[in-house]
Amino acid sequence: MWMSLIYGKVFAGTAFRLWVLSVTHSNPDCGDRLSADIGASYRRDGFIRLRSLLDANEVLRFGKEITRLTLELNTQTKPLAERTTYDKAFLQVMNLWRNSETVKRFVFSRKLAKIAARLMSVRRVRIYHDQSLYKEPSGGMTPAHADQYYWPFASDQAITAWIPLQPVPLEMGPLAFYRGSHHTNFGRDLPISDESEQQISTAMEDYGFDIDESPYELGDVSFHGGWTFHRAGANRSSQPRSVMTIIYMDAEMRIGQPKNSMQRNDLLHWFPGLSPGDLAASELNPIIDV
Ligand SMILES: O=C(O)CCC(=O)C(=O)O
Repeated sequence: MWMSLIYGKVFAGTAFRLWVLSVTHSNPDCGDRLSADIGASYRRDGFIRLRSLLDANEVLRFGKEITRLTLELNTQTKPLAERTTYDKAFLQVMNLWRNSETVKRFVFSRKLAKIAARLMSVRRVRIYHDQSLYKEPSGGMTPAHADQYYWPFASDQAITAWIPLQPVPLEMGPLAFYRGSHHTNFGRDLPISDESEQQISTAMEDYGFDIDESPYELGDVSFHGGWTFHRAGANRSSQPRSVMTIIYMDAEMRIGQPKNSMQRNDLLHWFPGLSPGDLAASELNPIIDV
């Protein structure tokens, strides 16, 4: 399929539209809805949902391995009732690609990386890190927040692919986005907490950023930017909500001066041996060839 892609020096506008049309034409998995100008939509809304982007059976196959590893490697020992709001939201394991060749094939998917690059209008992307988010049955809500609060980046060119490993109906806590909220500076200093949920949800309503919440089917993938506010409801079902996320950054990203202790921590973890001003390119941050 990728052989039919239209390469060009300019990745926005017409070239991108043509590329999307070419994907739609040649890959039945992508569905007709990809024929819209998803780049413009992403820039306007700060997120995009791509329905039936991945083959459902493939997602199930990779998902089995991701979920197995998540349960094996997570270090949470407290019962739900004794945890903080943040820890009730999900079990969380990072960089599973380093634990399994199968997961590595999934995380290094050229198809997903190519879309991430096109949405950000950059030539190539690197992996920042992956992150499995397993919301247990009766797991709590994910409070409203913006991811870039946590990231020591010198620019905004970062994006997360959110990939459910089973369908996510409303009762299981699908990711929900405040449309256009990346255009405001409000709340960018708030870590995930009860306070961020309260302050951000109130502010979003005041500013008129409506929330976009809808179920995900298997094969659906959403992409959201680092400053797009989002949240997820509690898992009110008796089934776990297993999700894989992949965070990409511009391959030319530089490390920024950390603005808080979370960013200092991320710098140490995901950019070992590097400092502010360096190219964000440790051995943990490979370029995905697209
Ligand atoms: O899966 C969730 O509940 C939250 C995910 C999230 O905040 C993210 O991927 O940035």
